[in-house]
Amino acid sequence: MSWKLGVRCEVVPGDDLVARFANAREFGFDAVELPGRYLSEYRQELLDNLDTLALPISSMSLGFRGSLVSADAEVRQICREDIKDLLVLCAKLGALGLVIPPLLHIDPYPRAMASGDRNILEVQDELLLDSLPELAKFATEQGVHLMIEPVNALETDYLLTIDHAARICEQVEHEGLGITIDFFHMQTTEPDAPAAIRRAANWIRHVHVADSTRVEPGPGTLDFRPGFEALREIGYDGYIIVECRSLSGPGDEVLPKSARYLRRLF
Ligand code: LER
Ligand code: MN
Repeated sequence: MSWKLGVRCEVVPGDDLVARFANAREFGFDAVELPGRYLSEYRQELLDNLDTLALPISSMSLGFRGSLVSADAEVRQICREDIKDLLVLCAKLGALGLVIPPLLHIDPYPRAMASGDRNILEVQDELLLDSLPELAKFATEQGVHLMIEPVNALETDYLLTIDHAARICEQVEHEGLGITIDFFHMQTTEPDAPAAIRRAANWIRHVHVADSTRVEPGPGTLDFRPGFEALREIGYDGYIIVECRSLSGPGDEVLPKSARYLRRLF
């Protein structure tokens, strides 16, 4: 079983996309994940240089407007349309698919409220489940995946755990829908991460990693081994993406070191 090691584009040094991809390969990575949030800044450059990039594109994360769990139907509609556009782009890029945390604190959209005897989470689940079947089907038609990502409580109050994401996937039950797990978030959301990984075995399609302070894996205190062991047990066979917010030192030093560290743990 071979895991492919990827890295987020924006933390790799380089004057342009072509240089960043070449450096990522030089540093020991197999693929690059794109940040959808900044897509408008590099979309044309990306399309113009698709044939010359040194590595494949693993995936894209975020980049859509709206939210699938907003109280506002128009906001949900805009979100569905943007997600479809991004899924089409992912297919064109040869990527596995699109990563979506369904709601972040920074999202400025009207929030769902408790309704009747349903609490806010139940209302949000219902809204999400209203959109996901159509989007999962669309993803499959494009040959890509939509991957919901649980994130920690400092970033969201909806969909924090792998179990919650797995319950959603079970209800949709479509090959186009899966889960991205993120080891950084799991530090505070999962009392027993390996057990949660095993329970969600059918749905985990993609993995993000960063160290305890959200720098590249290596210098922090996060022990990746139990989670990797659980991934191995469930037969995970996808990407492990270094999705860090910053680096602990110069990229050309710490990224190759991190790639070597992770490969040793694989
Ligand atoms: C996205 O992959 C992520 O991990 C979240 O922290 C969203 O910002
Ligand atoms: Mn993540």
